[in-house]
Amino acid sequence: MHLGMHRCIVVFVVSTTGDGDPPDTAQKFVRKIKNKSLPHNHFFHLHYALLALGDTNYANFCNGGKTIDSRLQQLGAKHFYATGHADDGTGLEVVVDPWIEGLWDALKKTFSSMATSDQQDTDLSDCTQDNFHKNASGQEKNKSDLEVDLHLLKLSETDSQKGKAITSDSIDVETLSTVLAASLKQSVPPLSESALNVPALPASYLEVCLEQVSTEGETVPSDKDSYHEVSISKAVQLTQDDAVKTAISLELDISEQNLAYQPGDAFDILCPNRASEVKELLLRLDLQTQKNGAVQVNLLKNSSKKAAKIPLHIPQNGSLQFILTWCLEIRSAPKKAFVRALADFTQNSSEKRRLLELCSKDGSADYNSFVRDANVCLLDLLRAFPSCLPPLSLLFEHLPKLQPRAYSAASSSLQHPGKVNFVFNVVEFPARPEHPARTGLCTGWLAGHVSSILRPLGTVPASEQSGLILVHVRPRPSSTFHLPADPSVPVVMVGPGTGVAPFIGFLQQREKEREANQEATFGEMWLFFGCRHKDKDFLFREELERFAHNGTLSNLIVCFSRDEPDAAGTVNRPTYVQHNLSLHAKNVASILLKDKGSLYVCGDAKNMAKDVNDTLLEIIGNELQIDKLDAMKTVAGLREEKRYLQDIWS
Ligand SMILES: *[C@@H]1O[C@H](CO)[C@@H](O)[C@H](O)[C@H]1NC(C)=O
Ligand SMILES: *[C@@H]1O[C@H](CO)[C@@H](O)[C@H](O)[C@H]1NC(C)=O
Ligand SMILES: *[C@@H]1O[C@H](CO)[C@@H](O)[C@H](O)[C@H]1NC(C)=O
Ligand SMILES: *[C@@H]1O[C@H](CO)[C@@H](O)[C@H](O)[C@H]1NC(C)=O
Ligand SMILES: *[C@@H]1O[C@H](CO)[C@@H](O)[C@H](O)[C@H]1NC(C)=O
Ligand SMILES: *[C@@H]1O[C@H](CO)[C@@H](O)[C@H](O)[C@H]1NC(C)=O
Ligand SMILES: *[C@@H]1O[C@H](CO)[C@@H](O)[C@H](O)[C@H]1NC(C)=O
Ligand SMILES: *[C@@H]1O[C@H](CO)[C@@H](O)[C@H](O)[C@H]1NC(C)=O
Ligand SMILES: CC(=O)N[C@H]1CO[C@H](CO)[C@@H](O)[C@@H]1O
Repeated sequence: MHLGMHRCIVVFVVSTTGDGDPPDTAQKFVRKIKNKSLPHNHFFHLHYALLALGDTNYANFCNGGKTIDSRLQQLGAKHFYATGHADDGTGLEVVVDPWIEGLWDALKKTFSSMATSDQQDTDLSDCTQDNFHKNASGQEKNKSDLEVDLHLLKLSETDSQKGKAITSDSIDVETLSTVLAASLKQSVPPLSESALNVPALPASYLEVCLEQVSTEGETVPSDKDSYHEVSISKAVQLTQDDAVKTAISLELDISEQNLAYQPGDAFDILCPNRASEVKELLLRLDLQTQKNGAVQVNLLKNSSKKAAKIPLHIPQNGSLQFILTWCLEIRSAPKKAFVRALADFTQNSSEKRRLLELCSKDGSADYNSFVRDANVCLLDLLRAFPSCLPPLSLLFEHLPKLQPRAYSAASSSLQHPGKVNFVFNVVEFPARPEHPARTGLCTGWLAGHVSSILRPLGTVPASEQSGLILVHVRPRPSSTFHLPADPSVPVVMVGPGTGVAPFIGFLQQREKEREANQEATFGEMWLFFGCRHKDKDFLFREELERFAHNGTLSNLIVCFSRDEPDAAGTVNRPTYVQHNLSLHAKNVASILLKDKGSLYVCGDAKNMAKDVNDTLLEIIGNELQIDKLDAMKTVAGLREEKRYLQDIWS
């Protein structure tokens, strides 16, 4: 029995039925609390609020709630908030709305007074066990940061007095849970009540003027000299429409620019920010009428910032719209220093407080979950904090440079002279409380940009495609991720998903070399590929099978992570590339250790490349019968000799 060591907080919402009775779902509960053998302090630990629903057109107004309320009092329970009696005769909302409004503050006060009491007092873990029916309708609420279980008792069902439903749905039950859980806009105790360790306000150092000269029509990226504007000659969707991710391959015509590359090299693609987001930002900052103004940036003479410099990526005299479109990364999650600076341009004190929390040491966990991990951008913050109105100079001081995205070439210029291919998945960020659904900055933009020429796999374009769709690219410095100089050296390639891209280039190159030089000896080529479903996202399937058929590819080893096991229902069948790699441990070890071959890994760094790495250690350890430390040394040796190469991303 709980004798005051624990405290529980409960909110009751109780309707009335029949002749002033509690609703059916509450009958059992009422019977239980009416039991005369209960001690007078049975509910001593209970702090509650109660909203009674009824109708003054009937006798015994709100009696269901009143019955429960008075019995709880007899058993030692305490109100933390005054009981509300709502009348459907005059409109429930007249009482319900203000009652709910006031409930939040009352809950916050109660929770924080509990947080400041001693530890034992706040241990509410067993509140629910024997004193209450957990729920009357399956509503179990999430725990707040305080580890407080709030059990919402919905004791209302139908008001048969009126033959009309008065369910607790007429009360915004969902709001209750969102207030108790922290969100981007809202904190909960203890953070909302604590003193904050806020970082120092970053010194401002830029002065921005907008000259009213029209610079309309400017569309070239800032360091335009290094980029080439090339046309997209082909766009093919490589996945079926029902695949989890959409993979697209683009062919760029680089013949006029004479850009040379080797399979394994990559290109930078510069994508602009979304026009709609730039427009909303301009509107939000009240700058839409000045979007064509020429921007002049100067250093503040009196700034306390040391070694302040005008950011090189902001071109002088560029139009405001151009700079927001092509030069600044407006999608990145604002850093804490930026959030700190934004707080000083926020009028509303509760919004300002929340921004200070988010950048404070104390609010780190909230920053991580509601800003960083939620992929929140400046615009999301400005939406969430309507009274925040930063000057343009602050944006220029804090928004990073819009960076190009790198894509590995998925082609060989031997097979496609004057062309280069790229493959990418359209990145999708689902809707969250912090922001609407959206696609990745570059992949989503590219997908939209080519939509008029995008065609499904295996179809032929109706006519020669026009060169009107342009994109800014530049070759990245040549890497070491190349085929061995000696074609007789065998290679193992591991590239699930779009990680297969550079290997398509390798294989096209090798195919051409084989055709050109039939006498020469060519080393074996093994490819470990993986995807979800054989029929949905097996990228380059036809081309890979062709390579395998005519011997360019010695072994094509594919696994499917989400396909149902076949009728035989093989237990523990391989699902990821590293499993198939293990199955072929002998061959892999022999290629690497005996034949001095090379291992190439391309794709996701966090999971795949790490798992492949671990598998490689195992394979080498087992093969050479050496311990883990020596296996690590051997792998490190392969790395040094550039025989274990990675092209990975996160
Ligand atoms: C009252 O509670 C006691 C002890 O929990 C139980 O034995 C008894 O059956 C209950 N009485 C009624 C009427 O439910
Ligand atoms: C209480 O909730 C559970 C699910 O959490 C549900 O199965 C059960 O039916 C609910 N009890 C009542 C009385 O509604
Ligand atoms: C409770 O909240 C946590 C974090 O906010 C979340 O991961 C979890 O899914 C939630 N649980 C329920 C039952 O809603
Ligand atoms: C710098 O000078 C500007 C006016 O030119 C003034 O508004 C600002 O407060 C000064 N800043 C500091 C840090 O003194
Ligand atoms: C910017 O424009 C102003 C006049 O509008 C001119 O004096 C200045 O040289 C220009 N600066 C650059 C870097 O083009
Ligand atoms: C301040 O902001 C909060 C949260 O956005 C809002 O609920 C409140 O009404 C605002 N206060 C004023 C005075 O605008
Ligand atoms: C492989 O097959 C393709 C088409 O079927 C052909 O163009 C190519 O020459 C063949 N390569 C070799 C090395 O046989
Ligand atoms: C691979 O493993 C080695 C040794 O354990 C480690 O040093 C290296 O960082 C790992 N690389 C990757 C990509 O996981
Ligand atoms: C060659 C080989 O062993 N391939 C296996 C790779 O994994 C799949 C399952 O995803 C098996 O079906 C293959 O036999």
